[in-house]
Amino acid sequence: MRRFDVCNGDADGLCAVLQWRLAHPAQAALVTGLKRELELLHQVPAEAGDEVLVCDLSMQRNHAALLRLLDAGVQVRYVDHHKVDQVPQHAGLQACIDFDPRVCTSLLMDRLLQGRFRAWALVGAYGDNLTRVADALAAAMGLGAAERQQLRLLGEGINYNAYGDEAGDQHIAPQPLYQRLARHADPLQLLREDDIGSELDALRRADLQQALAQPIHTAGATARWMCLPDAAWSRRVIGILANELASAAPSQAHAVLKADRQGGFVVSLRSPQDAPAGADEFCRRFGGGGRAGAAGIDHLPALALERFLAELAAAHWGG
Ligand SMILES: [Mn+2]
Repeated sequence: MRRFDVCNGDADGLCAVLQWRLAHPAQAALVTGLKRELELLHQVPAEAGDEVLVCDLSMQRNHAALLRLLDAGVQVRYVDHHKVDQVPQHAGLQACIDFDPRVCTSLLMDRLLQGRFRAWALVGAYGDNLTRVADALAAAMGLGAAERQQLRLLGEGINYNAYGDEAGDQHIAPQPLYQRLARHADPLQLLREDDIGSELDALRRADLQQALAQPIHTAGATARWMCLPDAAWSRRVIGILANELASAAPSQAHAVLKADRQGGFVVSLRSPQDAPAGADEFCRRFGGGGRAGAAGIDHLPALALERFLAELAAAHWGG
């Protein structure tokens, strides 16, 4: 019998698997990847009698692969917080799915394991931006502000490491990163003995510094925009740069463009934090989409750039 642990390569995914393996030590092949790789289950070569643990990967997006494994006689434990229309009823499936916005997969795993490795659950929760929930749980277990901050930086650092478009963009591939984390039942112990926390934090800071050294332009009175070259650092940082800019100037909308390989741009757009509406509607005009406060365009052709900037300058945010 073989075991496969399958998870998103961000902090929430890795910390969920980590808690389970600390509670149930066993040899298992880890199948994981970049943050944007959401469909990993089809890569799992499990057969009848094998066991598969799936964490932090949308069941909706992995539905067909899940059914195939179950029908083949594989035992699947599925823990996740992404929305799914229907959880299959199958004797081989144990599912723990909850898409309440106040939980993440690491917190669901914490629930399953009755809080046995809660500090790791907090690292996952901080990585998934559940700062308020994580702070409250950390305070309840007696962690002070300094320790909370350490766990938060670790979670954000692991999360940041999962950004990028290709495996080579990552500072540390998720498998060796997992091995390094998994040596410690307590992340605070890890942070005392291993400099992985400061390594990941330094990477994020260096990327942001490089990005913020690029010129920033205004588009009308209410928007600013930047254009980054295509490089490993920009492929990582585009996931967080628009948020950083938005927090620094909450009355402005922000567009971050990054050159893509088809001669156009990837666009990440934030409506002003003071009036967080309209980003999705704006991006839809250019074939993109998203939410009211944060949206994006996968490919803006170079020929559409002029129109994009003109409409950005003319846009009215928040009605
Ligand atoms: Mn998650």
